[in-house]
Amino acid sequence: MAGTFGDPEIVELQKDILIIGGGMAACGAAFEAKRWAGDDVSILLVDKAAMDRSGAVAMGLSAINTYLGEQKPEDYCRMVSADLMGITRDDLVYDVGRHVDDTVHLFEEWGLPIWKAKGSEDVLLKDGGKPVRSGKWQIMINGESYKMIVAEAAKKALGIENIIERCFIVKMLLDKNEPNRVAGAVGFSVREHKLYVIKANAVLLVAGGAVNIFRPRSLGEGMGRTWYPVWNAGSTYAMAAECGAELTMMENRFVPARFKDGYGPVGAWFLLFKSQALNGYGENYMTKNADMLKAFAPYDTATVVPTCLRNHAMLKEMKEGRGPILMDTPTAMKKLAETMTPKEIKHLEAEAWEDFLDMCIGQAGVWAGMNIRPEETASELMPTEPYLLGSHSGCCGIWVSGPEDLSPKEWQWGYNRMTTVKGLFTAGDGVGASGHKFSSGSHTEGRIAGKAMVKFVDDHKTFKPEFQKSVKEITEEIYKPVRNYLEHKDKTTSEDVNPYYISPKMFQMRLQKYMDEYVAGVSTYYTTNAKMLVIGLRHLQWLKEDSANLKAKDLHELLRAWENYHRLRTAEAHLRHIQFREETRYPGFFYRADFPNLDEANWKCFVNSRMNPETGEWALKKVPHIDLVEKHYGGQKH
Ligand code: SFD
Ligand code: AMP
Repeated sequence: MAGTFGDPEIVELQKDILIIGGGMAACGAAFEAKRWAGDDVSILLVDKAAMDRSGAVAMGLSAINTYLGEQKPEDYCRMVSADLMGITRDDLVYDVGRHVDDTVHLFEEWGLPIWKAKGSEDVLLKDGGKPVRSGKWQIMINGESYKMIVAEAAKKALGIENIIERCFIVKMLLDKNEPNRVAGAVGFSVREHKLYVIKANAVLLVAGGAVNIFRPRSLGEGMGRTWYPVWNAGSTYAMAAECGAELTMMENRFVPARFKDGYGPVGAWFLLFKSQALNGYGENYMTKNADMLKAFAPYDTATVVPTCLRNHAMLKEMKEGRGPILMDTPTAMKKLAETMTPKEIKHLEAEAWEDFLDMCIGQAGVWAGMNIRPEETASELMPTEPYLLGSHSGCCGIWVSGPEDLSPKEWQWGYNRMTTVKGLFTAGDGVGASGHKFSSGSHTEGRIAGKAMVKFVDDHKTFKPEFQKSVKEITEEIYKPVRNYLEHKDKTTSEDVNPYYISPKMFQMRLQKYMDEYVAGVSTYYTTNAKMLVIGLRHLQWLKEDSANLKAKDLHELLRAWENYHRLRTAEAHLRHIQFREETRYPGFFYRADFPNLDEANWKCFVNSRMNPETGEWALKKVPHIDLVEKHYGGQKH
């Protein structure tokens, strides 16, 4: 029976494999691990939400952004490296590239409708069907139910009895006897008064990226609108850091250019509809500012203009007062319509809406509410608040062991996608120094990790996990916000204002304000310097002290309290990495005003960090970068 709010029922479990998260990577891992594991291997998946609609693909998607088709994994490595300004791990990227198409074929087999080119409408991709390519790497889908389809396969593989939904994992638990060895995790149900203490031999931490660390552009009730999902609260990075896993490239972030206010993605408009984005005076800011971008171009110019540089050009126009930035949808649609029948034009107009209805319904709502018809009215674009992620056009995350057959020895210490903590694996947004995996690549990477974990548990059958702390101590730690509330609630006439505790909402606002003002948020046009970072870090450290006073008046607030704690830890890692990297590597994502240039001689390297779980101290270091696939930087081979 479930306990009361003050005293939850304790559920103790022991499993071979624990999967934390129910998103794309988690579903991939569940599916693949089950293919390799015998019936004697127990697997449990725990998701803070409901798998059918959890994670970034909740609303669906209108494109699969990684499908190689006729391209080679080497080409994929070049593109990813170029887009992320030259510092990525070719071993990890290649590994995703060589397997990702197989994953997309599975999606199709499971029922995901994939657009096909004329002449191969009824032919499956795996049988040679030709997809409708929006871009070189992207293919179009009818993806409103994408996540449900992928979740169904994972659920079927694992069995519903091996899945716990609506359980938020708060902490990794290290082993008592073996140093630097994961032994399980602890979390709580957000619906019932239950605390789950789970022992495991191997743990996959795939809780997505980090959203709402920075003050968002949306206000008031609109704060629920962001581009990436609000429920990805940095749990992956925070929990990994807190148990001593090495992080990499946490200075990197993604600032997507999005349709203003609704956060509608731009990819289909740029790539499929061939639309142009213009400044307020009708000028194409990319061609206009092409020379300015050359200063930041040690990348393979033949592949792609890096996402951050596209922002850099846009921001120049905005800063100098030539906004608003407009997506010229009417011209694009008129051009496409030139060769179309009236019926085909109607279909084109439907596709323009479907792009958002499949993936970002709020944007269709903005259009409807503002009387915007894309064939008649241009739409404003805006660079958003920063997000931290490792699967889209960003590369922050955890430092992992690569595939045995590809990785140099310094990037390989055992099992594929295992972190530097023994038994702790990650994938998708969790794996750093790669990127451009998107939905299909994250599922693929989950599959890679799932397979490796089965091997790991097979090789470590005798391991008997034991926690460093007692279950009672662990419970008290997780329920501290509840205790704070119950102890102090009567000392105030307004529940949310109390000198003895801080509400999760206030805590989040403080965090967002500091990050926005000192750590290159929107209010400074993404600009910071060493002096601002020192103040920002001091604020975060005080906020960390105050986190002991977070309150939770119900399970919902307990969730918010711990989500915001995870955001804080992730934010600190981001700040420290920005502080360490003394150059501007990603203009358009952020600027170090005191080091405004790219510095290839000193900073063409990874930045890795580790927080000592005993002392809480951070250590940062440079890690040499190696190109495994030949690249052309500024016309020179590397
Ligand atoms: O248009 C805990 N993405 C796109 N990918 C594509 O392939 N095509 C697109 O069209 C894409 N676009 C796009 C995308 C995302 C979003 C939000 C929009 C548009 C509006 C990116 C992909 O979706 C993304 O790369 C992958 O989903 C990443 O996979 P993964 O597994 O790393 O993260 P997840 O799917 O968000 O899952 C996270 C899971 O963790 C759970 N969780 N569970 C327990 N305890 C905790 N503490 C937890 N914290 C989180 C979540 O519930 C979730 O299940 S476009 O912009 O380019
Ligand atoms: P987005 O909708 O911005 O998330 O982008 C979806 C996909 O299209 C990603 O693979 C992006 O890298 C790519 N993309 C978006 N805009 C452009 C552009 N202007 N040029 C090239 N690729 C783009």
